[in-house]
Amino acid sequence: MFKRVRKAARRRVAAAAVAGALLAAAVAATAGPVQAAGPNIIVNGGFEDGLTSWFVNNGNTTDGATLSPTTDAYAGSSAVLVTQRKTTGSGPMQDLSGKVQAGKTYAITARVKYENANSPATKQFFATMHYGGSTYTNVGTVTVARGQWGLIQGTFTIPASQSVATARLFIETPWTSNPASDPNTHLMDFKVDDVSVSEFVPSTTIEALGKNPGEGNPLISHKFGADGNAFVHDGRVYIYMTNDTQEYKPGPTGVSSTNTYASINTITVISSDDLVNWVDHGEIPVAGPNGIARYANNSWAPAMESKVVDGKEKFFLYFANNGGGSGVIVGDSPIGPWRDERGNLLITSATPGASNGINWLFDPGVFIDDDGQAYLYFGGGGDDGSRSAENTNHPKSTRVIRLGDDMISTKGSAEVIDAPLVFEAGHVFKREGKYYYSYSSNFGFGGPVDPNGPPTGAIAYLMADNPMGPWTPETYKGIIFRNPGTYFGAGGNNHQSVFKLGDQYYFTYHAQTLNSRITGGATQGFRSPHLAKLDFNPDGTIKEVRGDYKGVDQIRNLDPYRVIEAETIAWQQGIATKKVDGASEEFGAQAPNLVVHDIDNGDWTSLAKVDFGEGGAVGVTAKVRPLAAGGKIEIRLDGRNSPVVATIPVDAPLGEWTKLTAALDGVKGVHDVYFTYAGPSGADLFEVDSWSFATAQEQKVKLTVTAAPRCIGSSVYLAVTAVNDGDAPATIELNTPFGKKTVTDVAPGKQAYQSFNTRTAQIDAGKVTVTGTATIGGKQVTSSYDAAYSAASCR
Ligand SMILES: [Ca+2]
Ligand SMILES: [Ca+2]
Ligand SMILES: [Ca+2]
Repeated sequence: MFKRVRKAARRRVAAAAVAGALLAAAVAATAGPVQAAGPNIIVNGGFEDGLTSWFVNNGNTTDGATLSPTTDAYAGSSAVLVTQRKTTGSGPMQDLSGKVQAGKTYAITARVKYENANSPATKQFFATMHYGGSTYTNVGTVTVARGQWGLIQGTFTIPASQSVATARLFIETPWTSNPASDPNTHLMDFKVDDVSVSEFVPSTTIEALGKNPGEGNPLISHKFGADGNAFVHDGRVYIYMTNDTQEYKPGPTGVSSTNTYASINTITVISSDDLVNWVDHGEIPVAGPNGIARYANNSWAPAMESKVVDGKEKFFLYFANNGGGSGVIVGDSPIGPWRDERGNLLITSATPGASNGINWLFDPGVFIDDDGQAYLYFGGGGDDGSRSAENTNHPKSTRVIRLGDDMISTKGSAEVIDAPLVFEAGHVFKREGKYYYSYSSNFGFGGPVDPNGPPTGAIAYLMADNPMGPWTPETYKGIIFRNPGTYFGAGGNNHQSVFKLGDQYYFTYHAQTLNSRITGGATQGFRSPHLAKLDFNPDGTIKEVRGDYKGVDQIRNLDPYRVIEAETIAWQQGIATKKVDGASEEFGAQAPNLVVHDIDNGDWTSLAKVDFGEGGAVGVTAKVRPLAAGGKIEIRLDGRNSPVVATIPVDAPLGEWTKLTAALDGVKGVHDVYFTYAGPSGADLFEVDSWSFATAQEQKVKLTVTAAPRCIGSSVYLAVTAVNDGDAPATIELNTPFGKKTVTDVAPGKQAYQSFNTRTAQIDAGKVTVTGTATIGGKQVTSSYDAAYSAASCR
């Protein structure tokens, strides 16, 4: 932890308020955010050019001192010594006129030391801006022990109306009216070195440890994600989320302004097949001028389903265009690519039965029944201002409507759902013939809350025998989940979904847990995805879910002998992800690819329960882009402070993607794998795209090969098929006595096929040889298979 703070101090300014030593200490204690800074606008800040650009503060006629170079430097070979001080403001000054701008925010750091044995044991120093006149603004401070170099730091915003025609910065001791009465206390000599002022550039990288190793919640800790909606496809669960990170704007104190949701127009997608290692698939640009659905402004509270339409499986992502309506975009896979097939919103106030004039037409929840008929649940709000018991407990603000076969149109009229105390987040799933409508209850509309219904801000549910209900108050069965504030301190709104993976049902909810960990307790409305098991009573009712950090168990180990996107993370600290051009090696040509970036010395990522098998791993390969010389990736097992079992020196041309490998000494069995990043402080070290491990056991390209003769007219044709049974795309070569055929990029599950014309009417029995070449565990592997064919005659 100490190392991280040091790192931040060298390159970046730890969040600190000018007059707020207490606040600064609190932020440092929670490893709060640090901010990127622009170039230093102080000239000769390290005094390596003597006194160039420095002079004594001359704001008052009484100010006066002597500046002289000293070799007692904090850094480099020179600093400045201040002697003969006449006032507390007498210190080294630099003119920043024309270099700083009104309305902008700056970060300041400086080193200061005093040594007078007759001075107090500790002394406060200030960095101060003087814009002219009699107004002086302290912009950074430190209280330093005598004889030691202290670090002045702070951030400050120049008022928008401030003239900066005579902007000057200087270092001083606290003002007192008659300093000469006690010169040892007020006018001591001091030294200054390493002064920097740079524009404050907020970074949204989350530096706090947001998910503790061993815990499952929140699912991700490098970004936020709200209103999670789970969708299971091919044994993998995808979670689609309102991208709260778009609203996350940490200020100079490291705390963001409150999340208003107003600028959110993208949807964040993560996925996992084990429920602990989550892949970041990035953001879907849904709404706004750069969105798929340009007619919409926002994309909140998504919901996903897939359906085969006209013989092709399509993926339908529904979203709320703030409270005014709901839309849908269409994809070719759970992670796109995406397109607009409708051209306007799906649900508006013009949708039959949708609007009662005061309800919100948002929070689309989609459900497809076993007969293929799809339904959309939506709506919320409904406060009519009456403060009546009826309006509070039965706002009748949510709806259900049938979707057309195309999934992007509605059929008939929406019907009212009368869920007690309903507010938002309607979602339906089916289990053993029963339909469950879950929803968030409201926070009270001013009328008395019916004690027979749910508590406020909770996830409650109804049960019925039909997707259309009727959903009456009589179908109310209780609550699934209380408000997140019950478990995590910070409450706020509540949103859920239910999915089944294997034989187990799971419940998604959100909570402001990462937000709270960043600030050390306070929250500004930034929500994170959580998971819990969902269990049922014998009568089909739901056992109440309790929120926690533990989350759910990892349901399968991770296979390392393949490409693993580096944006697959169980736990991490200090990194961010970004989308890059090109396809994902793991998820295919149409999938977005992300890389891990903002990697500083001390940052780390990890994978949970990696199964190296009995054969063991003999190598690890990283696809990296070096950004600074001297970086390295250390591999550790079962803890980020465990012994290093392999080191990949990131020693390659800067700025270019390359694969680098280190040997592993037969790592066997199941381990958590930690990648700890090291290198020079104060630099982004490198980016990582993917990992792979090599096993001691021979890797094979798995093919199923068949060869059979058949007659076309009086000619024998030899039909050869090779199915790629592996996990990686393969290049397959079919070799026969009658010719050969090469098929490149045969996807897993797909096949290479050729019918060879033998140009004869009769052939003897024989064999074909098929080779497959694929990249497995980071290495190119070629495997060969023979398949016999029978004799044939077409006479
Ligand atoms: Ca220096
Ligand atoms: Ca970082
Ligand atoms: Ca990647």
